[in-house]
Amino acid sequence: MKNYFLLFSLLLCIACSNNRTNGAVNLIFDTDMAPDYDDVGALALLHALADSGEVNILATVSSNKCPTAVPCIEVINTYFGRPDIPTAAVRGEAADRTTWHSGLRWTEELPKKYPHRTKATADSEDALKLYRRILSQQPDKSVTIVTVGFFSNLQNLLLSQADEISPLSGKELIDKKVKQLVSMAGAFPEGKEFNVYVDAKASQYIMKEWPTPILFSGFEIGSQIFTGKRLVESGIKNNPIVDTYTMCLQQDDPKGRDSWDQTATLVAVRGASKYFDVEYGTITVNDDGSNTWKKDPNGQHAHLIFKMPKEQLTAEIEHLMMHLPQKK
Ligand SMILES: [Ca+2]
Repeated sequence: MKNYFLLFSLLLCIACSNNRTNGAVNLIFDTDMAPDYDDVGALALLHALADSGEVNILATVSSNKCPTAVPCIEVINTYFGRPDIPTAAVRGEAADRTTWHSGLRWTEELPKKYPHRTKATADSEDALKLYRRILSQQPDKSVTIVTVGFFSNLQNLLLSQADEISPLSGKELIDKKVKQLVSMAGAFPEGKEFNVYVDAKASQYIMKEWPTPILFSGFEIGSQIFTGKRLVESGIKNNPIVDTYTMCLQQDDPKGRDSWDQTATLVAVRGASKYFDVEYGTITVNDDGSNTWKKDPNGQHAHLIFKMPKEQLTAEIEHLMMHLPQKK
């Protein structure tokens, strides 16, 4: 009975949490920064929420070996006045995916034009070390992790053993320090989604073994929220977010780009309840990276269901993506 109560409390946390009553959310942003450019919009939105005091960005890490992934992350962090946010990237067997957008490639243009400290992704720290160090320094049950890329870093973390950084295993560290995982991944009730199938083994492992609740923003959420037109039409110069959307949008997505990663990042900071309903259950990932979903009120997983009118949600997200750096 006690266990049920505990589980119920945890699930209630996912649905209702708006951590602002306890101060800013301590958050790690884990991205594949390159194949698609909604990651750029999501990181801009995250900095807007940092400027309003809602989130403390502990680290920004790449699950992608693409040489410009970390430089692009740093371009955005630096643009928003936070050049010192730690960055790191995946090691071992992992994806190396560049952008699929043709023409001027934002992944190459941003590091050419804007300041950043790391020359290439491979020069950055091992994300596993950074995860273990950051988690070991944080208060218990305080950290939200948002993944808007592949699960490779999280698998490495979960499989890790005690080391010079912490006497705890990865699983023990996560159990002790992580409050929840929020993820743009999967399709509900079923489908085959990029962030899951690119590293299907890692996705399978995380969805079976991850010890905290996981909240998913599925493919079907972001694919109905189109943003970016306002940025392109704004005429704002020397802004890496506007530059990216200008390079990609007119050519590929004139009505706006899907906002997969922004929806996950928004609810990771503000909680789901203002914007979405959630449905509890269990996700299962198949060997080919497709997924199924089984509803279960006691499930450890939950996925978003639209509640706020889509036009209103689109406007809120786009407003945050338009945020400009605060003068310091
Ligand atoms: Ca992404």
